[in-house]
Amino acid sequence: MILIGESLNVMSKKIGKAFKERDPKPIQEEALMQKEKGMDYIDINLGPAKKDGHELMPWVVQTVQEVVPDIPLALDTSNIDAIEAGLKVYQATPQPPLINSIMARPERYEKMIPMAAEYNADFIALMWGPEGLPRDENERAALAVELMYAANEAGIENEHIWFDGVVTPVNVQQDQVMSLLNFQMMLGDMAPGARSTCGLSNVSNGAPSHLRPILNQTYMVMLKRYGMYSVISDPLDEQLTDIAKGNRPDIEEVIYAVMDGEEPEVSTKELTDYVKTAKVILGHTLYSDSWLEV
Ligand code: THG
Repeated sequence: MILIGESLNVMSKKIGKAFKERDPKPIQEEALMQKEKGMDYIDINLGPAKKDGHELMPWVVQTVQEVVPDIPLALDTSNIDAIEAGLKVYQATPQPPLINSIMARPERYEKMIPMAAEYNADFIALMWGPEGLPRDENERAALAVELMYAANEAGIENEHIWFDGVVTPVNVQQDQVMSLLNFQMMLGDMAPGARSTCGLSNVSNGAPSHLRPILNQTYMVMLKRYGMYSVISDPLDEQLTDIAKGNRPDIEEVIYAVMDGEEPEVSTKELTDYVKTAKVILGHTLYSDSWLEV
């Protein structure tokens, strides 16, 4: 599982302030920390950055590349000019940079797909259409095919497309969480050779903070089983990184058992908690903020 660090993010107080003041130190410390924690990519998340994104993005790209020139970067903003300005100054990395993201809306992808082709960038194909979030896996699939055709037409092969079916919070839209698993299952046949990713932490948005890691970890294992190639994740969640890198087959095994409808025999509190969490995500147990206590 490829990991894309989520925390170089305008929403973080420290990083937001450093972006605003053009203070390189907190940004470079964050980038070095993410590398040290084993992140394969770093997501530079500016948010909408409507006003000065076209100046901010190239500055952040250069600031990060000064200290971690070997880590590929994901450029995350809805400001198209900011992405292009970032790609202009981008120094080549072992893997191409990643445009985060291109929505399945013609007025956006007609501009952005040629940009990806021009700069030899990979891109995240976001399953967010003219009407917003797709209602189910079939709507996700229709948007995926639309973006894939447009990219292939522009000479971009599937291996450069990272499909993101959009993760939604489990405590409000349990059926959407299942829809993404189903979409993930279809993707291999629909888009041979393509990659996939998602904003994993979205699944635990709104949950109490001490319960977010186990929700994120459990959902990641489920998505991985259906072929998820990468996740945008919290670099400080070391257990998540450990599981992602294949070091916890015991955890994967009990979650798979629940997915297969079995009642796995578990001997530790740790594994029992993963069993309970898997049941909540699959909808076998109703979501409540106290699911580990029942
Ligand atoms: N798909 C794609 N890109 C994305 C997302 C996606 N980029 C943004 C987001 N979703 C993924 N990144 C984050 C970053 C932070 C958090 C969640 C997802 C997060 N942060 C903590 C919080 O809000 O409580 C802490 C913030 C802080 O540091 O203060 O949850 O879906 N392609």
